[in-house]
Amino acid sequence: PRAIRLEEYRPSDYLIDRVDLDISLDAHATKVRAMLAIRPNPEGTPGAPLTLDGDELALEALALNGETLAETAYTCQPDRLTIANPPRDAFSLTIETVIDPTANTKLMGLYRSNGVYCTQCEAEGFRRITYFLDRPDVMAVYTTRIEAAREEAPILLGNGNPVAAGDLPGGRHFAVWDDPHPKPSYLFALVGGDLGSVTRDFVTKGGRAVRLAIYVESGKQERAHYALDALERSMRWDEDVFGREYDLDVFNIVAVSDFNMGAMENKGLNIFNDKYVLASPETATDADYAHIEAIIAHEYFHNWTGNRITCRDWFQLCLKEGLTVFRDQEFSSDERSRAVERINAVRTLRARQFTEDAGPLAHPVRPREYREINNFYTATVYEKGAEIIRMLKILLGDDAFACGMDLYFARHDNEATTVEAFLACFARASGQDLTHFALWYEQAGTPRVVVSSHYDSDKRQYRLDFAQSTPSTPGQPTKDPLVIPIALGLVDHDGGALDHRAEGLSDGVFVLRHSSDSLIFRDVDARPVPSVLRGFSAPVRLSLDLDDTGLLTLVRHDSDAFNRWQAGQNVATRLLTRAARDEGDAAGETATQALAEALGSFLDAQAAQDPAFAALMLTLPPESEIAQEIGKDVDPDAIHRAREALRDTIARALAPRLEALRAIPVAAGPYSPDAASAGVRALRNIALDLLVKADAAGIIEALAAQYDNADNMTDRLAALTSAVHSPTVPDALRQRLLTDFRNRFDDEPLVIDKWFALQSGRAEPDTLAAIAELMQDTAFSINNPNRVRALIGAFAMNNPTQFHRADGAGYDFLADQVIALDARNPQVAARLLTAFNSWRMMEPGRRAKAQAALERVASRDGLSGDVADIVQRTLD
Ligand code: B3K
Ligand code: ZN
Repeated sequence: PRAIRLEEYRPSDYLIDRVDLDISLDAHATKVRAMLAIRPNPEGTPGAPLTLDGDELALEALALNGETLAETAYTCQPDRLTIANPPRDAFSLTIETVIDPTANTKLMGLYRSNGVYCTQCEAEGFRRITYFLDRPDVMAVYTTRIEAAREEAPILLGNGNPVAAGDLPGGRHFAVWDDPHPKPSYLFALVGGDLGSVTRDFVTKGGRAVRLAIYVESGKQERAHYALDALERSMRWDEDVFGREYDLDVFNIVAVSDFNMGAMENKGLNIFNDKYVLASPETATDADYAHIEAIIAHEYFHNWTGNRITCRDWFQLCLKEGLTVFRDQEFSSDERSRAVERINAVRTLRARQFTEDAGPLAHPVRPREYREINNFYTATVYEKGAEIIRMLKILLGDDAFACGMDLYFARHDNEATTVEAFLACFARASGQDLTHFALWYEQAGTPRVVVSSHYDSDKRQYRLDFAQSTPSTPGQPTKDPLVIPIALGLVDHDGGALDHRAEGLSDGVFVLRHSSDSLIFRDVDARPVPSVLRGFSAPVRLSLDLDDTGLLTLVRHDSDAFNRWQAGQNVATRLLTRAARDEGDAAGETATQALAEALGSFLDAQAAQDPAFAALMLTLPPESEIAQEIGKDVDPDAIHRAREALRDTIARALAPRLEALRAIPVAAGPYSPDAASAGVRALRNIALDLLVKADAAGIIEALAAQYDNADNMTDRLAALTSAVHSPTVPDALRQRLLTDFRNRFDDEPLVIDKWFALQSGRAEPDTLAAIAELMQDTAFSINNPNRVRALIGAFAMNNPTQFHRADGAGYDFLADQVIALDARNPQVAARLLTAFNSWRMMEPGRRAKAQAALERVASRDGLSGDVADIVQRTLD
């Protein structure tokens, strides 16, 4: 496919004001009649031909202003319908198409999942339903009449409000939905199926009565209550914090089992991967509950940031995604622990976005060019996009940020707009010039900020020198300095906060705008310990010339929780990179002991007060981060060995304390997924895992007992996870637990996914063979994206030693799976292929094997545009 470029954007020559759809559902021949009210766009070219998008469509009939159109007046192919000389005034076009939802294995457009008819239209799926101007700047008001066999689909849902329903001859029935809010086609949705529901009534601040409903597979309603509760809390929060109210009489969510991603924010009818709706204590972990809460919130928040105000074109994707991720992160921070949420968000950012930014698929938050837009729903657009909004808030301050948001909602409601228009609201609200700041949207790559400190005891001055640079990325060889807000503070060696002032430091934030700059503190009596990039105030890599003693002071005393955690991570990262490069020595051993001691005194002082935070303190940086730190000629086995060894040492040093942590009580009563209880479980379970690693006396029995007696999935899965990943656990026990888990949850596909992912994540040489066998399990299906991601995705993304096997077998396996899957579901295949993102930083042997596997994929005939795009960019 040819490249689409931002600079080539032109307004559409035609606009569509109204869409009346009549859709008669049938498993193999669904009839779609679309009546479009079209008019020339005053901003377009007068008299231009009208070209509608299509994708694998078959046209049945076409009428203009009610009259069948002569065949000479138009040309039609599966992917486009062109009318050479449309009327110069408004006209109506009636298009009839027939589609086969059962044959739709791409899960884009209208398809069937477990017998339920559903749709996915973002980004370009509506054109698989009818011919249309399938671009987000064409916004229309829709009515949808849906018809189906009552027995097969008693529930019929559309966008907007329900306005009519009734019976039809032959056991069929219909429902009519009316959506008064203009929307782009990517927000269209319909659902038809035999579904159960849970409902709740909600009254908005302004007094609108809204009926909330979540539809799930019949019989699973009990498992939707948590999601419903999260929805209500999200709606209230958006009123309180952003002043945004809901705008329809109903809000429906439907859970389906075959879905290409997490969920979709269709107007008034969100469709979800059932993984992010269904939860019960027996089947879902604390982390699952937290994800459900966050994604329910995210999709709901899109109602304003995405739906009421949408994107002019797909280059502006971060306008809705980065902003909405920021909003859902703020919601979770308000509902849970802000520090813990921030640390987890940064861990995700580093693992996914920094990796992306350092590899061949690096792209700006607002890309300038794409071949397949579905390949740009990336960590960069989402997570780095959210970081940009967070920096804006830090730079402008809370009040100006809030005013900017209000202005954005007021100015651009009902529009399809741009990043420039968004920033202009904040420039206006704050009086600041944001031209330089806007470079964050244009420049790819993760900036490195180097900080060095200088103390002059004669002058009693302390100086911090800052330098920034951004490595080159594909298509962007040279980079300019960015505007980087750096929150910082000074701490003395006894842990006291120092409140020295420095010119250029305001409210604890220094803004680095040039390639280098300095900050001078005066009247400083002794060399302090700098705490820099507090709260991770900018998405950069920081190098700070602070020795382990300084870092451990921060671990013990920093008032900023994020940096307390980060300081521990820094010590560990230093140790791990040295050990993985085979530079382990006596100095390393001393440093390890010092780290263990600092963690020990931290636990004594804090573990009981903040268990969730303590659990994070005990978590070492992931192997992917160490690989990034090393940067070239990476040997994943060496990193794995180093990390296991450090974990072992720390576990042994802390063993008595870990025993005590295992005894911290969870609040009495039945299981509750609230953040406080989840935090206690997280700490107890990491203590279990470390004790298993340390082979502590009696711990194997304790692990087995925890597995057997658990009354919730968090504790059961934690025990199983330790059993699967710890070589100290006897094979027989590991096997017994794995078999028990498989049998216990035989009819629970979402739980079997955990079982698949655990086994495919084992850092053992027989894992690949085990995966081949698991693919034969009756619970596995290559057609279901969740199964594929659990078994194959988890292997490629979360098992560095086995995916990057020295013999190349991991690469070959993934290449085979991508090729097989591409014929059915290109989007999921392309996503899997991105696991090759870090191939260039491997040592030469692995690099050559990865390249060969990639070239084998690239040379296949008939690759989808999705996979072709990823493989080409990965090899370039
Ligand atoms: N907007 C959707 C993602 C659509 C992905 C299309 N390939 C979900 C979300 O970000 O909320
Ligand atoms: Zn989103």
